[in-house]
Amino acid sequence: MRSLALTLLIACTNNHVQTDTNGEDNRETCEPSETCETCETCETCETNSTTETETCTKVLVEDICDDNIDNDQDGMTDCADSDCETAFVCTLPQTIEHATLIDFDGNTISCMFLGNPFDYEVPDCTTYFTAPLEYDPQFDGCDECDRVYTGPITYVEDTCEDLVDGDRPKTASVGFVFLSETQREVWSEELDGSWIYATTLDINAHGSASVTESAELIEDVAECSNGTQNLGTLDITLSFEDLD
Ligand SMILES: [Ca+2]
Ligand SMILES: [Ca+2]
Ligand SMILES: [Ca+2]
Repeated sequence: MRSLALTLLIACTNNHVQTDTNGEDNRETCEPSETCETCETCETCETNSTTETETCTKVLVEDICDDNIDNDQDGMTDCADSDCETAFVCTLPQTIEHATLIDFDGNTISCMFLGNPFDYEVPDCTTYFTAPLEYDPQFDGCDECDRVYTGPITYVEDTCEDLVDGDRPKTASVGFVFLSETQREVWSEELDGSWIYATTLDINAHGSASVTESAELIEDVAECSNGTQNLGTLDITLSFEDLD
């Protein structure tokens, strides 16, 4: 016991912190002049009866994996430290495959045109695009999001030109709040650059999720003179799959 205490005292005097090669078992020792009562980081205490000094020891670990601090002082910080390998914040995906499906099922409406009634079949349409989203650590703009992922859009099908106005975006940006391993919020960017909450995903065991929202499209068709009508049902499905 005496030799152990001496070893720690020597280490304490020369190096305030001892480190081992892999950082798995780092020990922080307090100054010999400090008693175990005053040394707040102590976990164990050795008393040297010869020198009547106390040496405090604490095992350091990388216990906070997103504070930008090398907590166990082994040269590796946060997710770069193997101690954080299984921490939730270090298991977040780098790439998420995303797809949006806009599926419109048109109704047959009655239309009065110049006093004559006729049935009009509102055409169905589909717009479907995919985007491999990469985590973009430089992205600045969504304060509420944990991370924003961006990627190029590929339009697989796009027959909803009349329904979905405007230029088709070429890139997608999606923000996420990682609530837990099974739930995350999705945030989307508005045209004015602000971000709004879109939905909450339930992530399955394979790292994928999809959510569908349906709405009736109620509009007053300019060519018909009989007011607002239910033109059809619009289903929008967002799907996500963690790739790595
Ligand atoms: Ca470590
Ligand atoms: Ca470390
Ligand atoms: Ca840390």
